[in-house]
Amino acid sequence: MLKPQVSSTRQICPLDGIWNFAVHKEPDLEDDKLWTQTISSQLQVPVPSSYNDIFVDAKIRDHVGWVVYQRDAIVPHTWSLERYCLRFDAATHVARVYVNEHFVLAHSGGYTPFECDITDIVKPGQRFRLTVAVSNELTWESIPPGKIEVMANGDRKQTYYHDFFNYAGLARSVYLYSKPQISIQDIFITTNFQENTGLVDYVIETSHPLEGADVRVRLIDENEQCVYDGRGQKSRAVIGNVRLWQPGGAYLYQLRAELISSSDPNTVIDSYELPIGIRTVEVVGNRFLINGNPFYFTGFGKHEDSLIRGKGHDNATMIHDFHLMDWIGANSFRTAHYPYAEEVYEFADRHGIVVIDETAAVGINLGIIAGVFGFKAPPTFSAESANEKTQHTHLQAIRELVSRDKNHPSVVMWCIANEIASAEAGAREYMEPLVKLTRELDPTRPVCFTNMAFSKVDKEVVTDLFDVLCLNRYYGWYSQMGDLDAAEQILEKELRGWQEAHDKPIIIAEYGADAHAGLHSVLDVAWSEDYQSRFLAMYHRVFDRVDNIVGEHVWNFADFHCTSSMTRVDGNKKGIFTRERRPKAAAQVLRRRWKEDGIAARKATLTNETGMGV
Ligand code: BDP
Repeated sequence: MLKPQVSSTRQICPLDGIWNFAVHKEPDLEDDKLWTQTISSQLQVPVPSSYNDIFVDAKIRDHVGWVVYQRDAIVPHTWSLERYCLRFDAATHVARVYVNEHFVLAHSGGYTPFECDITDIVKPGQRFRLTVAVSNELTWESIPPGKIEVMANGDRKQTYYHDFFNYAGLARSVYLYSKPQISIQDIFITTNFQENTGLVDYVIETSHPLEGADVRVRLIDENEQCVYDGRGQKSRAVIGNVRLWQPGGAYLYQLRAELISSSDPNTVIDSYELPIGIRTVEVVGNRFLINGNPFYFTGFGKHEDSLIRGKGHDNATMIHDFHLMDWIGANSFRTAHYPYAEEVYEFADRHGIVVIDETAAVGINLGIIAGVFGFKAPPTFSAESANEKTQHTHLQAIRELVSRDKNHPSVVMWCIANEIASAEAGAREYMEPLVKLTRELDPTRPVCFTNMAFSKVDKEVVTDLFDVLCLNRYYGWYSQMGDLDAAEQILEKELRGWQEAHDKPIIIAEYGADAHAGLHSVLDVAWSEDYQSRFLAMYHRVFDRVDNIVGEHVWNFADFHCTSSMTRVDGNKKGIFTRERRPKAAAQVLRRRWKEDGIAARKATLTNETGMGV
């Protein structure tokens, strides 16, 4: 799915700004039919932003069910020959869209875009009332899953199985955009290179079969030079003296696709420009290769999370986060635990940051919470929990993720689930079709999931389906608390076990300890900044002794908000930066290792010299 853009044939009217807002008291939207009325401006919210922390009202913050957004919009009268669409970059989690009295579209899945063509409903020059109802409900039919109970007083209570606050609403941009009657619908590219020749295979999908029109594709380099000029919907561009997209050294070509009239090539019917990077990704033996070279991941599992706006996308926070990652020497991150705003991938593309792109499948594991509190877990895969409907939603989430992000050079791997119950009965039946679909949709990128702290190498039933082992580990925090010596031994033993059992690269996709900024101790005191630092240093010693480790992603980049619980003090404090993005002491530990010692480069050179795994 292409992101809207302004080109010589396309225009955008942004619909971000302040919208009127109402909380829908009844669970069923049909009860009040709020889209048939003008909603009062008594409550207003910014778009993009999660709505939860905007108001000082627990009833809104913790509301379970629908809220309604409304504003007026107008179709420019100059769009009389165009088609025009409403585009939502995301609505968390379910949306129903109404134009005046008309229902136009429903979408489920809180972190991927959707759009609807309204050309036949609203005339050019006409003002219309746009209403978007958004529900935050999580059930076993949604990704992530959850459960809703009706309490004795009639209130509905939402529980879920993941460790971040269920921020909701219109947290990303909304647009009205135009495109020509016959248009470029999608672009698929795969890239490769042989010595210094770049190869770009492309397919340009159009809204209609082309009659009297042709497709022209040009590739423009960073010096504005055209390095390829070809015709046809499907072809291969061959580029001499190619400049590769490299981690830490991005190079982008602009793929300029045009629909042109067959009789007059100067008549451009539609034009769309896509920045592309030429690079390869592959897993060979126990190594993860980018452009044929071993790559060692340093960085974080992140969250989209900030004060007041919750998961609301904001370019200032995004760019600041990227600069902090650069300062600390992170070359990569995982979009834990859902697809992020598209601007994030565009920035990563532009600046050579490597991304592991994750679906919102987090919390499909009833064993974790039961394990932490010591009671017997109900089965995760059953008719009452993760079932066929969950799987159906999960498959759709993968389709939407790949459809949106397939062309980003920064995305090097799909992570299709976080800490799913990968040792339970039913896990294989549930996971196998997901992996198959991901590989069908994109045969060029490796596929992984992260397994949780209690996973045992001999108990897991899905490991062989995946290319890379991604492990989330917390020895020294959720177990062996305060005893880093014991934690070190267990960690090393376990990692060696994985290495012996599977000839695959291992990424430690999460390791971390909570630290309350400002708390210090010379002893191994939990929640102190010093313990967090020593905890990380211990993990690093082990990583350097286990050959198959090809990456380390600390949990988490920054402190983030969660539901209240006895293990969380005003949120999850495993951040290396506070929620306000101030560094804790552990930031220096990471900066020394990643930036000053240049561990990623060192590991890659070591591998090249010994030829290990390559
Ligand atoms: C892991 C989860 C992550 C949590 C983290 C933690 O993947 O979402 O926030 O644990 O407990 O199990 O901090």
